[in-house]
Amino acid sequence: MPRVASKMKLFKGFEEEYKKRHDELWPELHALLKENGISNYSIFLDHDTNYLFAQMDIEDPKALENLPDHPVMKRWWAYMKDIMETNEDNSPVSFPLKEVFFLA
Ligand code: RM4
Repeated sequence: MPRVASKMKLFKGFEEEYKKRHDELWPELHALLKENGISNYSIFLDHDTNYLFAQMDIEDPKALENLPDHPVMKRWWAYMKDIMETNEDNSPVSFPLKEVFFLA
């Protein structure tokens, strides 16, 4: 299963709020991610830098290209933009990470 990782940036002071929003992830967003073949999706916070490290298993990484146009994804990104670094379209500023080690 392909695995994809990236980093995003959380604004200082919003650590608890970020966790709370994800603890209460919308059912429709959960469904959308699952429908697009995403599983084992984790996001870790580095408290020193406030970088968020996201990693997911995804059946076909090309499915990620569909997400930005989906109304639920757009609504979630609009909801999150007050606490994260975002682009003009509200998507999070995201840097792909290269895998350099894996132990199954
Ligand atoms: C993140 C960010 C990502 C989304 C997850 C669920 O904060 O918005 O794009 O996939 O939430």
